[in-house]
Amino acid sequence: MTSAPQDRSGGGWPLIDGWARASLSPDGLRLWQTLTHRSACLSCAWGTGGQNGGFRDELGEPLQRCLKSVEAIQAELQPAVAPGLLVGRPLAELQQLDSAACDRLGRLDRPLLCRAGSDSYEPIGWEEAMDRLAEAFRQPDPTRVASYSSGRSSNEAAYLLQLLLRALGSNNLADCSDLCHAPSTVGLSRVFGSGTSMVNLDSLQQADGVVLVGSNAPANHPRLMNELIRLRDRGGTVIVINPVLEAGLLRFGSPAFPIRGLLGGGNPIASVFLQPRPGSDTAVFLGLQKALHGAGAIPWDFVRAHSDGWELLQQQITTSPWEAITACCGLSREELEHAAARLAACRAVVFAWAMGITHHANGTGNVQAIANTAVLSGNVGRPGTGTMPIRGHSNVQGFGSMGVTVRLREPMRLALEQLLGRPLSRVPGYDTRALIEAADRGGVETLLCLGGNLYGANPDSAQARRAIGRIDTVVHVATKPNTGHFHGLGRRQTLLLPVFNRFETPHRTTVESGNNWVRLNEPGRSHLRSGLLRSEVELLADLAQRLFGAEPIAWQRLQDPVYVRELIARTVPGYDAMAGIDDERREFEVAGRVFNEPRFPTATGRAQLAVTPLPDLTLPGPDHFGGLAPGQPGLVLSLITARSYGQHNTVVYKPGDSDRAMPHRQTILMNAGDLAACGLAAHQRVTVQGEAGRLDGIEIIPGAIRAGAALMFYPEANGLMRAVIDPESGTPAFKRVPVLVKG
Ligand SMILES: Nc1nc2c(c(=O)[nH]1)N[C@H]1C(S)=C(S)[C@@H](COP(=O)(O)OP(=O)(O)OC[C@H]3O[C@@H](n4cnc5c(=O)[nH]c(N)nc54)[C@H](O)[C@@H]3O)O[C@H]1N2
Ligand SMILES: Nc1nc2c(c(=O)[nH]1)N[C@H]1C(S)=C(S)[C@@H](COP(=O)(O)OP(=O)(O)OC[C@H]3O[C@@H](n4cnc5c(=O)[nH]c(N)nc54)[C@H](O)[C@@H]3O)O[C@H]1N2
Ligand code: SF4
Ligand SMILES: [Mo]
Repeated sequence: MTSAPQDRSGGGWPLIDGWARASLSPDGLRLWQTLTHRSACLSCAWGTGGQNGGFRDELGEPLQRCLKSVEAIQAELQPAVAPGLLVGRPLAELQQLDSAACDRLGRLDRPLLCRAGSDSYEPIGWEEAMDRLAEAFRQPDPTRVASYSSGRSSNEAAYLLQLLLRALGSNNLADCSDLCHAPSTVGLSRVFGSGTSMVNLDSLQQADGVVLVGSNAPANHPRLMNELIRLRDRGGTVIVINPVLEAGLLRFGSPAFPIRGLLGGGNPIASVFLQPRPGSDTAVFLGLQKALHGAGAIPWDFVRAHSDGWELLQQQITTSPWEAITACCGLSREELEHAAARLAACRAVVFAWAMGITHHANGTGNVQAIANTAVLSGNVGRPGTGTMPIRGHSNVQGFGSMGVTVRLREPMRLALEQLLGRPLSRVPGYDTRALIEAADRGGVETLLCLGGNLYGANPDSAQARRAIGRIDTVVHVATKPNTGHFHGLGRRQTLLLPVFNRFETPHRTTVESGNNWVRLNEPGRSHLRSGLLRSEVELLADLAQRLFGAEPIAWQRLQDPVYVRELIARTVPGYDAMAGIDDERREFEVAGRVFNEPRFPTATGRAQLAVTPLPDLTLPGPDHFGGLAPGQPGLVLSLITARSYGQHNTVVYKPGDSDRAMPHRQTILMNAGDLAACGLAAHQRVTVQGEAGRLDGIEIIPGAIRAGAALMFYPEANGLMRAVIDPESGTPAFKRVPVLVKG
């Protein structure tokens, strides 16, 4: 049993200090005006703000805003990029900038073009930009046109993006969710017939147990921590499963609970902390199932009544020897039995997870193993129970609902076919990895990136740059510059088009949180004075009109977001309530997603259980990476690439991570026992060699990470890996990257 040491904590005073500094900064007033604007937080999909005001959650509770949202807003409040910093500046110079320096250039406030053969961006007018964009979209073969998107834009923009691509005859709607929670969508759809969280905030507040797997919520979904604190307060149990003993998952000081949170050294979070080997979660969950079975704690009547496939699972549980399970996950039988006993003692348990589960070669299997356990422990189909993927980008789930996916569901396909008056193309679309591979083969002519950083987010940065460079026209629609705008350049031309962010868009928009709550963003105003920013809806509707005229729908009318919402209400399953949203201003929960009864939208109405095999976690030897010289200290490790506290995905705001005691980005977190065993020392500078590249001068930080594992920061580490892909979902294994660390 890995008990939780109580001497480390996350959150606390640094958060209050952060709020104070932000408030006192020159932008303090504008920051507070934006925080109280009626729009959803830009940052994560936990969702805060919207119609209830900037600080409230969907239940109307106040003080639900974290420092991450402040960071995101501050970046958007920057002045426009100053003359000379971007326009006319040699690309070779811009390519030297790190992600923070790119972000700090300022806001994009005019359309820019980089032509083949030119070594810099030049300003162009919108008319010319749109002509070039439309011309690039007019391809005889529509399968050579693709989009990539990042879930920051609105539902309305997302809906238009997919409608435009599908009307053109292309299903190439790659999205950042392909690199993120696609295994959750695929896995949950298989088991329950629905790919999103089945738990809403109200239901979570009725749980007395949470199993939190592969999530660093204190840094990435800070307001979820308030729910865990409350759950512990009401006597509930939190079981954490993570190879890294994340400080904020032991104790967390939340400004929402100031007395205990800040003065008392933080609130306890983990009741039980399991530290398995990276990639072994199917073994952990099989172990928990076996322990529940051994203790007679599986409610078989419930399982038989509400699931199919349980017989094979029962067989797996009884025939899998404990030795195979414990050898795979590295936890003892006693640890697993203890955790299972705590789980069985709970009345209502929510299973929540993030990237530690999905970023694996068997990510979909991991999700199914969690879903199996939820069913086998009787924790589905009741308030306070269920499966809850913790989504990333603030509207990534809305993008999926709007049909920005290569896995369009049948009801929506039929509705879109009716709207467009003809069948949609059946040629399978490229997801993000398939897009990179296709581009690398020369199979993509035109790429529209609605936000995001396709270059920075992918594994094998050299391949990503090469592949994007083989695309004829690349169009980046963005609010701020990022590394992808300087490394992800098209063969013939690259357009960089500036748009309003969520709180500046001059018309109303909506987004969907990870818990299926649809929020309204009221119109806003930008501080940028060029008058050259456009709304994403306007831009996409303009493009569609240039391409299709008035056929087969009135594309011109789609400049009106109210009409877009009308179409959404007509064609997106669960979104009927969108129809009246402009009149009533009532936010809503997407229908058919939250299951408070054990009946699921599968063919039989029952959960579909299936066996999830144990993975082979054998690592290659040093020779796989070119070997070690005689006497050279070093070892092969399973590398987790993850976020630090002070970054948002490919954009790094602050270099250090105080929770993990990693003072800068060129660090690797390693287990002290591993260091002693292979002759490396704390703070020594080492080379980390991966299958695609290597990084030199990396400082070793000893920390609370399981032996055999290491942790480095993304996106810097993306040059190291080739990344195995989960065949079920297309998602890369960012969390179990074999590397050789050598002195
Ligand atoms: N501040 C901030 N907030 C963010 C983001 C950000 O960059 N910065 N990004 C947003 C996005 S897009 C996303 S997807 C989310 C990401 O949110 P998280 O998934 O919390 O982010 P990661 O940093 O990838 O951390 C994954 C966690 O999984 C653990 N882990 C790694 N491998 C394994 C394993 O094999 N098994 C188990 N059980 N655990 C494992 C790691 O130790 C780490 O604690 O955050 C969102 N919110
Ligand atoms: N090694 C490794 N790689 C990973 C991960 C990992 O854990 N390890 N995580 C993966 C995950 S979970 C994800 S989600 C991806 C993230 O991949 P992406 O979503 O592609 O990357 P971001 O860095 O979030 O993109 C940020 C950019 O979006 C633009 N932007 C911001 N707001 C707006 C807006 O309102 N409109 C528009 N049009 N643009 C906007 C800005 O230009 C900003 O620079 O990375 C993946 N890559
Ligand atoms: S928890 Fe997420 S949605 Fe809520 S304020 Fe923080 S970053 Fe925004
Ligand atoms: Mo993500």
